[in-house]
Amino acid sequence: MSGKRTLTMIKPTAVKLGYTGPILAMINNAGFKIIAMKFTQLTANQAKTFYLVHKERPFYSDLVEFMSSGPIVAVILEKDNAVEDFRKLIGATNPVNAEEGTIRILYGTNLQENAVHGSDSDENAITESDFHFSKLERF
Ligand code: 3AN
Repeated sequence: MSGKRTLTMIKPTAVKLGYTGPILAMINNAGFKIIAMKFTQLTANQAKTFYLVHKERPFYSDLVEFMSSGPIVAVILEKDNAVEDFRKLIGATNPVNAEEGTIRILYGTNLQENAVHGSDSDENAITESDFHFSKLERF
């Protein structure tokens, strides 16, 4: 059974370029409900932990440096089939390959600075939500 929640982060470049509002509007218009939201900046160690699954990948250290380089917006979202529907809304990892009308084609800068994160499974959605939010921060 597919879960009802996913975790997104609006990444540093998209925040810096002023895309937070437009991205949240797209998320809202696509029918996702905001359960928790935080404007914050990750330390390098926090970014390392968040992306631990990628630790063997060649881009890991660049990704950690980038994700801790400036403020992000972390959000828990709720909708039926949340993980899959959100990944459709954000599009392919590389904005160049992202489908028309997706967040990454509209607001992504390049493969690394691709505007938003989206959980890739229900299990990771839970782990990533717990990483950013306590129970008291969810509504
Ligand atoms: P997605 O975010 O679409 O699930 P993942 O999980 O493969 O993609 O990658 C996590 C993040 O790592 C991406 N959002 C992107 O910022 C970065 N990334 C992925 N592949 C590359 C790559 N080949 N070079 C640089 N950064 C990458």
